[in-house]
Order: sequence, then C-alpha cells, then structure tokens
Amino acid sequence: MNAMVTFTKQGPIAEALVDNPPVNATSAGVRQGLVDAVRQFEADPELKVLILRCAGRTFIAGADIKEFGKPMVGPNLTEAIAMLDGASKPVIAAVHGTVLGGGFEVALACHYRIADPATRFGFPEVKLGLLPGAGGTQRTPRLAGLATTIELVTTGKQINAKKALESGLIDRIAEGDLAAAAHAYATELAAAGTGPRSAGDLPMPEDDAALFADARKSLARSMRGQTAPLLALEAIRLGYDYPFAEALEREYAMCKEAIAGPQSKALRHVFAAEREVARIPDLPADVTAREVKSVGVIGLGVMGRGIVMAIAAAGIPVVAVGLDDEHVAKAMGAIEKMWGSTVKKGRMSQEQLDRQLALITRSTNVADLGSVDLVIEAVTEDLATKEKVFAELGKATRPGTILASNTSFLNIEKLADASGRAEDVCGMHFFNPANVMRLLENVRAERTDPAVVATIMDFGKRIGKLSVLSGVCDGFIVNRMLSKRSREGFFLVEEGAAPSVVDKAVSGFGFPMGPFALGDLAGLDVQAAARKSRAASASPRELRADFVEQMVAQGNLGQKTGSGWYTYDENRKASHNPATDAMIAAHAEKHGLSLREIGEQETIERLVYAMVNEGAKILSEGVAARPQDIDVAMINGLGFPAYTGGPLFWADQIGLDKVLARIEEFREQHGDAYWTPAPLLVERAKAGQGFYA
Ligand code: 3H9
Repeated sequence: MNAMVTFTKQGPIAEALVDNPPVNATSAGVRQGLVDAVRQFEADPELKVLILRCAGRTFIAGADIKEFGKPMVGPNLTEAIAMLDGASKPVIAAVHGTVLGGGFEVALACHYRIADPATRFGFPEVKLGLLPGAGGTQRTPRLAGLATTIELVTTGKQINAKKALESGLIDRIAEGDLAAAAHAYATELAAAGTGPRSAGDLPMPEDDAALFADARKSLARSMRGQTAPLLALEAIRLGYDYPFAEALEREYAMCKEAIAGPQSKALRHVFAAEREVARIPDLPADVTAREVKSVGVIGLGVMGRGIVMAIAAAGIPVVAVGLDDEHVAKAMGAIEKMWGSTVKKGRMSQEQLDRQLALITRSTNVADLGSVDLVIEAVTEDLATKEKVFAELGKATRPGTILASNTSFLNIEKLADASGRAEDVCGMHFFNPANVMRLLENVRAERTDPAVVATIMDFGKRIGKLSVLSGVCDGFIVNRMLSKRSREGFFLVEEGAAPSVVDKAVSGFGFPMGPFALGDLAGLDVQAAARKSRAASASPRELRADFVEQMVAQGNLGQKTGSGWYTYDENRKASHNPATDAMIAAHAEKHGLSLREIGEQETIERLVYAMVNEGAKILSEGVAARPQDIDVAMINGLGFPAYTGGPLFWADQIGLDKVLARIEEFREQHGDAYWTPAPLLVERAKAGQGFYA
C-alpha cells in the first residue's frame, strides 16, 4: 500500500483511508492506492465490506488539477473508479468536507454513501472549463433525476448533505462521529449479507426534451461565452444514446478534450492565480497579522453600508459611525430591508438576521472607535473630507488600530500624512455592492507596516473576499485600467461608433456589460465627478469628449433618472435613446469631426488593448507585484471574462508581438498621448516573451 492510501482491517470490515493533503485530490498515488485497496479487499474472503474515507479536512475534492496537461501516471481516475464500482462486495463512501468533482464521482461509484451533516457536494468542473469526466454526468441522473443533475453539472453549484439525501445521492447522514457511523453502517450491511449496488445498473430517468431546451437557453444567458456548461449538458445526453459503459468512455473523452482547450487552460490559470495572490512575496517571513476582533466603519452611504453588512455577516462586531442620527437610521433601515428580503426569499433565517444586526453598534461619534482594531473609512470621495476624517481617526483610535480608506482613487499617502500614524494606514477598496462583490483591493502605501498588509489580506479572507494587493496610484489596479477603457470608449463614439454597438461588442467579448451601459448603471454624475477630479491631467481630446458632462447638465444621470446613453422603463429595461444620437451628431458638428464605421474587431482591440497596455505599466511600476494580481483583480472587479484568463493572460495567448504591432498602429492613428506602448510590453514582445514567465 502506498503512503496516500492506507488499508486496515477490523473483523469483516476493511477501511481505505486516503491521506493526500491539502484536499485529498486524486493524484497518481491516490488512484493507485484506490486500485490496490480494492484488490486487497477482493482478495481477502474474510472481508465483507470496504469503507472509503479520507483523513484531514475533506473527502476527495476532485482530480488533481496540477496534473492536468501532464502525461498520465498509473491508472487514470476512470480506471480507479471502475474498480470501486465493480467490486463484488459492498463499498461504502464515508464523506465529509467538500465532495467535489472527481471526489463526488468516486463517492457515486461506491455502492453506499454516508455523509457528515456539514458535507457539501458539487461538480465545479465547469468553473475550470471542463466537465465531469469520471461518471458524474451518468451516475447522477440515475440516482437523482434530470433536474438535479442538470443544475449540479452545468452550474457548479453545491448542495448540502440534507439536499443530497433528499435527492438520493447519499443514503445516510451520520449522527456523531463519521468513522464510527460508517463502521456501524458496514456492520449492518455485513450482518444482513447485503451485496454491492451500482448506480450504473439503474435506468436513466425519463428523457425530457423541454428540460434540456430550457437549460440550453438559460445557460446561454447565465454562462455566456463559456463552452463547458453546454458540453456538460450534452454529456448527460450520452446516457440516452449509449449503454452505460460506452457513455462513460465518451464522457471521459469529452472531458479530456475540454481540458486541452483554451478556456480550460485559462480557467485553471485563474484558479491558481486566485490562490497565488493571497501570498505577498515581499512580506518578511516572520511577520504576523494583527488581531482584529472588532471593526469600525465610518461613513454610511451605499459603500459604507455594504461594508458593514459584509463584516457583520462574517460574525465580526462592527461599530457603524454616521454623520448624524438621521443618516445612521437611514443606513440601518436600508440594511434591515436588504437582509429582510433575503430572509423572505428563504436564503437566511430570522435568527441569523437577528444575530447579524446585534453585531452592529450604531454611533455618530468617532470617539466610539476608541477600542476597535480596524477602521474602514467610507466617507465622501473628496480628499479634503477624507484628510479631516483621518486626522480625527489618528487621535480617536489606539496606536496599532489599522486605519483603512475605501477610496477608489485618492492618494492614500496623503491620508497617511493626515492621520499622523502612517504605518497604520492603508487602503481597503471594496466594490459596489460591497456585501456581494468578491474583490477587495487592498492598498499598501509607502509607509504601511508589513503587519498591516498581512492583517488586511487575512481579514479579507475572513469576510469572504478575494483580496488582491495594489500599490498606490490613481485608481489602483481596477479603476486605473477601467479608466483607459472608458476613455477609449468616448473616443470611439467621437469617431462614429454608436454606444450600443460598442456595448454589444464588449458584451460579445464576455464582459457583463459595455462601458456605456455600465456608465448608466453606476450613474453619469459619478463618472462626471471622476472626470472632473482628473481634469487637470486630462488631454484636450479627453476634455473635448464631454458627453457625460453634457448628459449630466441635462439632468440625465443614467438608470436612476430613466435616461442616459439609453432610456429606461420602470423595470430598468434599456432602449435606444434618440437624444444620444442627436448629442453625438451635434458634438461632431461642433468640433468638425468626421464620423466613420468602426468594426467589432477594432472596437475590442481599442478597448481591451488600452487596458492591457495600462496593465503593463501597472506591473512595471510595481503597483501590482505579479500579472496574477492584475488578472484576478480585473476578472473579479470588472467582470473581465474569466475564461480568457484575465487581460494579461489573454494578451499572452494572442502573442505580445501582435498586441504591440496593433498598439503601434493605433499610435500612428491617434498619437503618443494615448497609445505609447508600455516599455515592459515592448521589452517582452521583442524578447518573444509574455507577461507570464
Ligand atoms: C475534476 O475533478 C475532473 C474530474 O471530473 C474528471 C477527471 C477525469 N487539485 O482553495 P484552497 C489546492 S476537476 C490540486 O486555498 P479552501 C489549492 O491549489 C477538479 N490542488 O482551500 C491550494 O494549494 P496552494 C474538481 C488543489 O479550503 C490548496 O489545495 N475539483 C485542488 O479555501 C488549498 O486550496 C475542484 O475544482 C485540486 N483539485 O478550499 C475543487 N483543489 O495552497 C477545487 C485545491 O498550494 N478546489 N487544491 O495554492 C476547491 O474548490 C477548494 O480548494 C476547496 C478548499 C473547496 C476544496
């Protein structure tokens, strides 16, 4: 027996214990160990039942992603699974933690399943651009029916043990210790002389063309641009077209093909990058994070409220400081309303809501922040106002209390100066809605203590965020890159592209929405304010492209006023806005601009290469330590399609020489001010390298 799977016997019951930290992935050693365990079980006539269990925090969480793309060593997963399924005596999977992907498939191939009550089950393969390849699309429908299978296999959503039991995917939920409960189960089976039971012997559920058609339609919308969910759906159909064994072979072949495809490569890159960004390369090894037992949030506008909600939802006490009683009451009313509707939808219990509300202390006094360990400032986005708040916070809080600003572009160094405690100051830039959006852009200023950096990275994880570290610059990573896309969008409109055509091209590329629809959603007044704050450094052409200012002057602020680039009905459904055409035509006439037709390819290149070029600058300036930080931030902050791997990974796949050549052409057409290629891009392109080594 190998080190990853140990085989033990107790009377007629054998146990194969998988131990392959951190998540018991089915690495080569595990696959071989499973095969050997079944052989040993079969060879011993004294043994009646085999229990398969895992050590550590979870049952098998899937195939070993790190082995993908490398030559297969030893038996593949389908072979190991066939051994379990084909055993002539019963095999019980005793599962806990996260039973995912190939791990779920291993469990389904066992004849009986018992789970710890806190277990979660799912097929996350589609999130990696692939599909279950070891029986998941074939055994699940036979056990749980079509609707549950389609939901699990095509979306990657997880279910809990209760739902798994109700669906027929497991047989029992363990009471008390899982190992003991599994042993008792095995003893029962042995005593009753119960034989093995294979999901493959069950018939497929009745075919339901309407269910498949609905799923195809809804996936085209919800998983737009992604190939894997539709492939996973088609793989389920194999069960209707082929006998079980052949369907399994074809499912495996489809999975292997998907693994070799570009989307899976990109999504696996994202999986690794999301974990890499948590490690800050230049933090001293001995640095320890400060303890954060309670938090203060000052400023209870939309952002502040969302931050309060995110913190309380993570079970951490939070002092919510607003301007006056009226502001605080308004903010708390909004929070209660949002959580209340979550309760109404059945997604949260009333007890949970009460617990979360009880964690929030209302205040209008900065002095109430005297005992918290971290303060997140979310007051108006205005430097003078924020400086004043930081000066107050510097005095009102204990030395060592971390003072973080949620600013999206202001200079954190200035806030550090104002506080008088620069080493405790940093940025924590949340994205709207802060209680929902996964990205947290943590910002390290020149004098920020390394322990503060370690603390805010940890804290982000505690409140369920994906933290990326940025240095100080205007807009940090995401908004700095986004501002280049917005600028280019305005230029395209000046040159003759209709906003709706630009938006369509951008959505077609895979963004959730284009720059103009996004402007209307965020509020054109907000965009105008950001443009105003940057006016001093803006070029004449940027200032000339004053569409946003024109609309704001007319009182058209986007969705909130029912009119912006588009018009909106009461359900916020967008329609063409003739006033936009008139504005663009008048603008062209006023400035003597000639309009031309701009193709989709150029539109995408202009918008996305502008971001890639800025990303190269951010990387060479050290604002982002690695290309991963940029890709992860842009995917999770702006909705850059994950299946491209993020802007820099995507550019690498195109080839930086090709990207550079196009940027050079744009420079010829539009001038140095907008299209000077980043030196790093030039250097890497000339050396035949990518942003990634
Ligand atoms: C599959 O199964 C295909 C089959 O259908 C068919 C095959 C034929 N492999 O996330 P964490 C590492 S596809 C290798 O920070 P958590 C991860 O990189 C697979 N390594 O922990 C990290 O290492 P490091 C389907 C893996 O507690 C460390 O474990 N399964 C794998 O927050 C800790 O990870 C999935 O997609 C893996 N499969 O969350 C499950 N998984 O520190 C993917 C994790 O060196 N995994 N690692 O960077 C997860 O969703 C989460 O890791 C999990 C734990 C929920 C399990």
